[in-house]
Amino acid sequence: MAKTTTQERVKRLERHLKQENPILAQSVVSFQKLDRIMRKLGLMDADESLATQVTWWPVISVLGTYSAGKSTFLNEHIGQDLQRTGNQAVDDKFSVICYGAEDTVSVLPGLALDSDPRFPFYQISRNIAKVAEGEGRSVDSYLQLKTCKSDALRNRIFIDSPGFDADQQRNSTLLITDHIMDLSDLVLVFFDARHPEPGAMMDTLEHLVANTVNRTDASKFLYILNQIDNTARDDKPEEVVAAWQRALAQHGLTAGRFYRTYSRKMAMPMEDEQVRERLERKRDEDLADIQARLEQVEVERAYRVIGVLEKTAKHVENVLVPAVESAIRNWRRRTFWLSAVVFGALGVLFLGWSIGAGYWSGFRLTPLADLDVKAQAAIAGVVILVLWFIYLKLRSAAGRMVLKKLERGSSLGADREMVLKAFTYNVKSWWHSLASPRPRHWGRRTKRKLDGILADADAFVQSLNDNYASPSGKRGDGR
Ligand SMILES: Nc1nc2c(ncn2[C@@H]2O[C@H](COP(=O)(O)OP(=O)(O)O)[C@@H](O)[C@H]2O)c(=O)[nH]1
Ligand SMILES: [Mg+2]
Repeated sequence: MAKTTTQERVKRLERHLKQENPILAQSVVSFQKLDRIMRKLGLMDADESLATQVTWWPVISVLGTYSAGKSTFLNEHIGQDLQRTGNQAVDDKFSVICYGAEDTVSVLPGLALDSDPRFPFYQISRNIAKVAEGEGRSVDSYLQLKTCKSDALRNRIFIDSPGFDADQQRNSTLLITDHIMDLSDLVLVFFDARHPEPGAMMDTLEHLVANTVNRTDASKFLYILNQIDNTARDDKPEEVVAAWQRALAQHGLTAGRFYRTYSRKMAMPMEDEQVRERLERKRDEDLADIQARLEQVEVERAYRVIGVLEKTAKHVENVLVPAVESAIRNWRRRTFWLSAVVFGALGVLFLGWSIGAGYWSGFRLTPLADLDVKAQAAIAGVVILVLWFIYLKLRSAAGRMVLKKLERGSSLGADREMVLKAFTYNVKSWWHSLASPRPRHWGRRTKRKLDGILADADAFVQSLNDNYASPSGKRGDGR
């Protein structure tokens, strides 16, 4: 039953993507090929699918300092007062905001993200659950899901975050922030122009700027100095912005991607007409740029999804299979020693007993020698069966020992679950010989299939490039 649910989900996904992004719809087929390989290797259960673990929807997250105006920005973008705003820390949860067909806004606990069949959020909530567990809290205290009927939310997901202050942050919030950075296609990092001393928040800048400017996906980060309407009261409004620009440059942000905005609705009255005009013009220019990036996000998502396909295929070959193989080697060694000890002891016991009872005459076992050939063969057969049965028992006992060790060890990290699963699957295949440490179903054919998936991924990237990044293309802007 579970299997059909997953299959139905994948089918539905494919149907949806056919209209939204045909190249991605094709990639679902490659994801399913990879599913089959991973299931054959025992890395995944029959009711699992990589396709349901990928976030197919474009994800835009809003991070930044307390009361910088993150929620206000989102509310205005969505066109509804969805998120609470205010100068106190009003919301200490991460909110995942997505489209809902009902007219009323609904708020669901974080766990709903796991079970909502429309969205593959497994990854986000699982990662956050891991962090939460370490802090003795539940996912629900970190995460909520809000659905709302707004066209700005169609086919995309927003994540609003509580204020970020590296000095006072719980570990969990730092970790979740990092996870969100990883899984997002666009990250808006908000700063607050009311606090004209960026020097006072070194750690925060370090985390939000210095750690992000050198990432390979650095281009998805936009740094936004918000509430610049407040600078209008200053003698030199430009100085505040310049001070921020210098501070960010100190942390490595040199060219581009620095924007100045404020909320028109929330803005303070600005008396100086000239200043107002100047700020407004900057704001409108920069908001238009941000808007353009928001529209571009579907394309960036497409590259990310193909990236997951490629990374996972490589991960299977370079990390997961070798990890299973090393567990099998360990298991094989233990099986050998355990058998040597047990069969050695049995042999000694048998000899001692039979010699003591006087059953030997030279190399002949006298009670057997008197039987006819058929009976001798039958006894030999039974003995071999019994010995083989004992061997299988020892072999699986050795397997369980290795399994226990793997469960306790910490070296596998995020791969542990899959490696354990695949190793257990090998241990259970009692008919599969231990002569070679090669995991079941791993061989040249499987490797060739993985190569095929990597080739698919290359081809998808090629078609994405042709569609979006070609200089003559309608949408491509080279980013
Ligand atoms: N003057 C001014 N106030 C703003 C602006 N954006 C937000 N605010 C106010 O700043 C406070 C904090 O905003 P909020 O969106 O809750 O910040 P968050 O903590 O980053 O989500 C609220 O009282 C908003 O009304 C802006 O551009 N200009
Ligand atoms: Mg907020």
